[in-house]
Amino acid sequence: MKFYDIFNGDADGICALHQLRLEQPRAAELVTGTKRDIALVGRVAAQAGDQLTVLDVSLRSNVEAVQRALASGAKLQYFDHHAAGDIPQHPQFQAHIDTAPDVCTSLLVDRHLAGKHRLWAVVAAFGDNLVESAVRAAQPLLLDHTELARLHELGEAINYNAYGETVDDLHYHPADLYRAIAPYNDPRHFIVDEPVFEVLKQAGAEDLVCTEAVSAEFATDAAALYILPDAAWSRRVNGVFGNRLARAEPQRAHAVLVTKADGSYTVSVRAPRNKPLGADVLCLAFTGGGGRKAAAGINALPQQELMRFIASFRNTYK
Ligand SMILES: [Mn+2]
Repeated sequence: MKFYDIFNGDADGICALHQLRLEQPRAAELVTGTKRDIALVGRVAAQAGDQLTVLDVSLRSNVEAVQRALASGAKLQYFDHHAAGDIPQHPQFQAHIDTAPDVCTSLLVDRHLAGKHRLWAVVAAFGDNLVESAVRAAQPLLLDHTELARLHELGEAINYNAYGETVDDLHYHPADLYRAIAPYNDPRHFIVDEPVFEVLKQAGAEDLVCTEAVSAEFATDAAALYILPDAAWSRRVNGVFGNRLARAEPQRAHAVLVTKADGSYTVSVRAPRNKPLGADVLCLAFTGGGGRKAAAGINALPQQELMRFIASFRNTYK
């Protein structure tokens, strides 16, 4: 019998697993990748009796692998907040799925653990740019402004690390980042005792400087679209850049496209923060699209689909 911990490589995935393992330590094989590596369950050849914990990757993208694992006699526990599709009904499948726009996977785990490791759920919610949810979750902890701001920065830094075409673009492999975090009950100690936070903060700032040379393809009051060049900094910074745009213009939807070597685009869409809806429907209309109401994406939008995407984006947010 083997344990597998399968998690998105962003702050939400890492902090979701960390909360669970603080509560129930377990030596498991770690299966993770970049933020966009979401078809993770299929990487495991599950056998009878194996236990798979799956965090922060959409069930829609993993349902066939989940069915296969269940058919092999494995047991799965699944936490997620992305559009799910049909949820398998099986006695060995325990699903905690909630697609409300103000929750993230770490907040679902926090709910499951009755707030036991809340600080890490707060970090994750900040990482997923759910600022109001993070602040609300932090309320009973009575943190001061400085502490809250540090947790916000930590969430953003861990989240930033997950962005890349492959793990080679990343500063830390997400499995290594999880292992660095694993000994810490308290993220405030992690920030001080490990170099990770400072390294990521510095690297993120350098990448952001590069975006200053990029202007919007178009920008109205309702929607704006940016295309970043084919470069490692683009692939790393596009999430932070998108979050920054969303915060600066909360009434506006944003699309950030990153050019790939083959001329196609990685697409990230953020719905307006004031009305966080429609991003999932927009992106699901394209091959390789998926995500949540508030934030969604397309893995590889072909060059010849660019105009259709721009038209749908403008039509969704006008
Ligand atoms: Mn998430």
